Amino acid sequence: MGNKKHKSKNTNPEEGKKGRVIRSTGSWYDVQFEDYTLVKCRLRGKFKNKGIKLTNPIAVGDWVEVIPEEKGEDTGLIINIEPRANYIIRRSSRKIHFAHIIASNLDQAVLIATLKSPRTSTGFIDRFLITCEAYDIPAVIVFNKMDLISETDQTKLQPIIDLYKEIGYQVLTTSIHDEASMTQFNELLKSKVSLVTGHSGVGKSSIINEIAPDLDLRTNEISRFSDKGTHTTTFAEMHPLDEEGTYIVDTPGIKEFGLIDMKKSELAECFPEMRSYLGECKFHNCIHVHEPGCEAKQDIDEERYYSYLLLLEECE
Ligand SMILES: Nc1nc2c(ncn2[C@@H]2O[C@H](COP(=O)(O)OP(=O)(O)O)[C@@H](O)[C@H]2O)c(=O)[nH]1
Ligand SMILES: [Mg+2]
Ligand SMILES: [Zn+2]
Repeated sequence: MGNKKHKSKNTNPEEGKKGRVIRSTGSWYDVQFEDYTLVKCRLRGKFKNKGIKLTNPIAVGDWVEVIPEEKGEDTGLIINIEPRANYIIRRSSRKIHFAHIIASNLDQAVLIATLKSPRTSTGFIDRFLITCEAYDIPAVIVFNKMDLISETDQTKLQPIIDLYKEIGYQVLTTSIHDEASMTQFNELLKSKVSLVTGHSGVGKSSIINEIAPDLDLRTNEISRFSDKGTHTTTFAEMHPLDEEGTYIVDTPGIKEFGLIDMKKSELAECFPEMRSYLGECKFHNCIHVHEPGCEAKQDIDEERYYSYLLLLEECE
């Protein structure tokens, strides 16, 4: 399972200044310090990550220790990476058996979903939730475009909302045309580092522009020029929303979350409604499909169980 923590040893006796990587453009990293100043940094030497093989040694969200690169230069060298509280990864598109860390040290992951225009399937929502469970990241579901929901739509949406709430997830309903809901969304993010994700067109940029109009958020589809030249769209970016520790992590190019290295026997641990029964199955290696004496299925909703079976196919 992907929630093993990676530690990098600090073999350097020298003390650096502590900061957080908020942007990465290949070999350069923008590190933000406590006083909100930014320094462009490079990595010194090689950092080894135990466990999974990574294509990027440092990710957005990492806490690092920095020393000045050279006298008179305003660039820095990263000499140490703090152990990550959590992280989210995707498979490398170029190297098999390698993973790419999208972001680390997240307080929560927020999925923006819509019942229509476009439709977010419950299968997709479950994939998001299970990935968050696997990586120890609290998950929140936000149903946006509520202004488009008719009474008939509401009779379809309400049971979905109730289902996820009952499992224990926080669910919010929003519309960019409903100020009160935007205030609630703002509250949700306050003083936290939040990964905000969802299908293209669900309203991510619109919502964020509502609550942080000065941000000028890059839209996922268009790469734009920045002062560093062309932006490659494969890196996540952390946007500070204020000076009270509120950040959103924008993740261009993730179409779907990947479950990496999960064993079939571990998947049920990512379903809170199965988790509490796991010791009670007759067979200790029960994967909760056809085994006799399986107790773990008793509380799970039919559609959620269908998601379980689909995801089970992707496990080792
Ligand atoms: N009716 C309605 N339209 C919305 C809402 N939020 C976003 N939109 C529209 O949905 C479209 C896609 O929004 P955008 O923010 O670009 O989605 P993103 O791809 O997730 O960033 C735009 O035309 C928005 O104006 C909403 O709450 N209600
Ligand atoms: Mg967008
Ligand atoms: Zn079982």
